[in-house]
Amino acid sequence: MKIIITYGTFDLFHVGHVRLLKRLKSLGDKLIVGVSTDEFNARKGKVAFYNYHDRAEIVSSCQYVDKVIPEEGWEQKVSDIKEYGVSVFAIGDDWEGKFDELKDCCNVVYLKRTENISSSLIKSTLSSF
Ligand code: C2G
Repeated sequence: MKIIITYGTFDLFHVGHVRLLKRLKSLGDKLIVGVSTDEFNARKGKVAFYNYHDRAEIVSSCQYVDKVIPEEGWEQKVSDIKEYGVSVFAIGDDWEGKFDELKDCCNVVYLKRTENISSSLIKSTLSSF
């Protein structure tokens, strides 16, 4: 059983998120997604439109996702990888190189982001109406 893990805010769930999760699931048998809590987002300097509960419910509804856990801090990745027997940590290439220290405990993959779509672009477009 090859387990993949990723993390993110996943606010205003869009096709960029869907395509990433689809590609992540194709890397293995089970996909775990750590959804950033509202408190952790504040530490990331992000304010999500949807609260954690709603973002977690939306991500859980995605056919490619097998399990959702709360992402409460930067430092939980190593213990998550060990706890869930993760083979691959993967994330979009906007994070290229930022999680290479995880190579000590699993494969690390950076996948190309989907162009021309982001939660912040959606927010700024909607605010101009
Ligand atoms: N993503 C993508 N294409 C987009 C937008 C996002 O592939 N057009 C990917 C990002 O690269 C990331 C995931 O979707 O892998 C979630 O994106 P965000 O919600 O923006 O995640 P972020 O706030 O960067 O949090 O510890 C890791 C952080 O929690 C990542």
